[in-house]
Amino acid sequence: MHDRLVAFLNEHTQATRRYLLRCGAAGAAAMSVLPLLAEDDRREAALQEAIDKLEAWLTAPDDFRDVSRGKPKPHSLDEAKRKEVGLTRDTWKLEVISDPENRALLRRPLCEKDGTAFTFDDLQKLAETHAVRFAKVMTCLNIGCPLGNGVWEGVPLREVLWLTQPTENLRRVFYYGYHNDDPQQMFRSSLPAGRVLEDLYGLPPVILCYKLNGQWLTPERGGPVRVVVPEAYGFKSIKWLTHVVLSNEWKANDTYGEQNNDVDSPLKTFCDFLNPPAKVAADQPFAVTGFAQVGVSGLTKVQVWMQASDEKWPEDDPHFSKAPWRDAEILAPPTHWGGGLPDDQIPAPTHGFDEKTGRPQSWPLRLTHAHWAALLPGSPAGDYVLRCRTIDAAGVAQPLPRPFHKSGRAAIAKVRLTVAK
Ligand SMILES: Nc1nc2c(c(=O)[nH]1)N[C@H]1C(S)=C(S)[C@@H](COP(=O)(O)O)O[C@H]1N2
Ligand SMILES: [Mo]
Repeated sequence: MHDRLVAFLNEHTQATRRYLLRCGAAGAAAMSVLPLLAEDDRREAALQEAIDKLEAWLTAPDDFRDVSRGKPKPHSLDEAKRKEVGLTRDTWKLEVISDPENRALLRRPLCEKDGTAFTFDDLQKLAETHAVRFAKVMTCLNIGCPLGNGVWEGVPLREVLWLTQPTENLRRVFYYGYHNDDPQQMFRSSLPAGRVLEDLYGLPPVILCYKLNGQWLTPERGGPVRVVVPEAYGFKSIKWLTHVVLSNEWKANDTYGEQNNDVDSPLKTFCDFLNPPAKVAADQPFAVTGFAQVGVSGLTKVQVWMQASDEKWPEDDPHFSKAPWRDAEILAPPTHWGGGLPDDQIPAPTHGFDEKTGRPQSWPLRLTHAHWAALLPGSPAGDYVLRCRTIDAAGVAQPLPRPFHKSGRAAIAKVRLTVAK
């Protein structure tokens, strides 16, 4: 029995070895018992060098790009003034009231005049049992590229909403922040009540956020408390929050809607270049890198295409669906998260991350970003256009399925490239 088994194994192994040898060195190496080489060790030096220059996955709070309105901007007020207007942790007060124009019935509004306004201490008490964290890119619908990627911590807004004991006529929640007591400066956003009460499609909750990357929210990022809406563009995440209004209004009433924006549009999947080369040497392979925003539709591929700039393209293919796109490598989860995260550890629990190991449960993570890299083959001297695009989890290529700019940017990115002799 034993002999026959050995004979069988010998024959089988030899056949396998012969087969693999036909596949060339790569096949033979794959069969060897050497430990698997890390991705990094297998990459071409030029590619690895470009990857090493990429930004960290998390953005430090001070490195976010700032999109703030107000004259003066609330975060520019000095500490004494911020204390006076309730923009410090020890002075912050939130009113959660009924909309006088479209009344929702509340048994117990939280308001200054009744002495029931909600304080930062109240928020921290709720945080002891209800704190949640999730990673998300903050992206301005009008600008397009993420302003930064962070781990946001807060208490679900619904926990505070329930304190008001609503009974009837609650269809919309709108909210705004400190605006220098000038109605002209108010910047308001809104959500259907259902989105506040329930988290569909595996999304994290809408939160009253007080920490970013494990640190208290700074004035610039909207501290002491801002709203963060996981799946939405930045304008839904109101900074310096002071008022939540519970309403029987049934339409969106965001200030951003007044600028022709599609205010119900969730984050799109798209990619763009980071540090693209302007000039490369002829016949030399070269590296390109970038980021991809992982919108609600997910991300399966990033692709790159290099086209001679004088090549004509058929008019009936405006999104270059027939171009010879090449797959780029979507970089694996980093081992260094960055962003000033204490001990560089994703705090546990964080939505989408394993509580024990701190590693992501899937990758890339929806609502965040991923980085990508590709080594392109050497080309003859000339002028070229480099483009990149994403393929989402449904197999749809950027800029589809929602190409309209006023619902968020998803244009196919392009950069010019000179290949010199
Ligand atoms: N109160 C208030 N909240 C606000 C804004 C504002 O001007 N005032 N800008 C919004 C917009 S349009 C965006 S894109 C994000 C930007 O967030 P960040 O400055 O933290 O990057 O904040 C949002 N929250
Ligand atoms: Mo924005």
